Amino acid sequence: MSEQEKKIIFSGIQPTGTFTLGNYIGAVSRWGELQDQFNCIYSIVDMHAITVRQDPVQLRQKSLEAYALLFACGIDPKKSITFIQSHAGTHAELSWILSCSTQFGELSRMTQFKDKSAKHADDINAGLFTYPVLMAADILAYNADLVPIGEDQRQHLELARNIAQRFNGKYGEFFTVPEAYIPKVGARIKSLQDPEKKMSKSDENPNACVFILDEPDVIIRKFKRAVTDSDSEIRYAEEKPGVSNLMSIYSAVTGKEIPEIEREFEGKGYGDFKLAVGEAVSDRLKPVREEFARLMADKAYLKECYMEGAKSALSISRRTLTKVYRKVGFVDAR
Ligand code: ATP
Ligand code: LTN
Repeated sequence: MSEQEKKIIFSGIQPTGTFTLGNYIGAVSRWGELQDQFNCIYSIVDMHAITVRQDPVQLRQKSLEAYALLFACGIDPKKSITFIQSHAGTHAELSWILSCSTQFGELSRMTQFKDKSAKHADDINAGLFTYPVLMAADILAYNADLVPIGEDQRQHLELARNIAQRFNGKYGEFFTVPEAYIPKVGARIKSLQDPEKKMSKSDENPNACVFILDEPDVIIRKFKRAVTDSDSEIRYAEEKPGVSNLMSIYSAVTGKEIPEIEREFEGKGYGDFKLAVGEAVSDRLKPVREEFARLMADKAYLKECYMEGAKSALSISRRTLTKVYRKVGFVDAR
């Protein structure tokens, strides 16, 4: 298939901390797999990250680490445009235009806004509220067809679609209406300590999530302490959220189907099962840890990559923005 015929993929991740196993399974580990079939564009969304308070020194460090992690997780900068969001000012510019096609009411309904404003009640800033508009700009600037994300981002993607359709309705067909690309298994990995909650980078309890750079003994200990339920059957069921979560994780990292896993652990207890999950996760993450260490020791290479990524991202998004400015009726400056 020629480059032009390939569908366009866009996705982003916030540099708010080391990626969790949830980020890895639900999103990032799949991004590398899509590179040959699609034209992929991936971004470290630092502008989204500052919607909650960040220490500037830490943010800079975390952004660089997050960028290196993308490569460690299988993204190849020669195949995919890989850049840092704040290097492409076009996203913020497009976000303003799109915000004028977004309703206050629809932003108020976003569950992430409700959750984050409850969690950061002393800083419910306008950026936290308009966060999904910037996300829509990220996607629409590249006319992405597909957006690989975890389940928690479905509502934001739905809003991006509505914004695209509304803009097209006002100004004539222009934006591609993007589709969510959500995995069947592992789209919502739960906290190891509270299987009702999603595993999240910013959880205060370090036992709740496995970070992809955790050492093997830490990973195994976290799985040993994972909350399960009172019986001891390894079975996938709604009333067994803890065990089912571990089964999804095991399935995602080994490629085994759920019935196969149920058979594998028939007659065995939670101890054996948790150890097997811990070991499988740790084995899967070993190359990621090694590659990350190698990349972080070569900052010059990382810089070369993100400068190149920014150039490519700007070249595409600038073209989109110029057309958008014409569509809305701004005077041409060229
Ligand atoms: P934060 O805690 O800072 O809000 P986060 O852990 O939710 O961060 P994001 O940067 O918001 O991570 O998400 C990056 C990608 O990972 C998104 O596509 C998101 O849907 C996916 N993702 C996040 N958490 C999970 C999870 N628990 N299971 C599956 N996918 C997830
Ligand atoms: N909001 C997303 C991160 C994100 C994103 C995007 C994902 C920002 N822009 C564009 C897909 C496409 C999150 O919190 N996970």
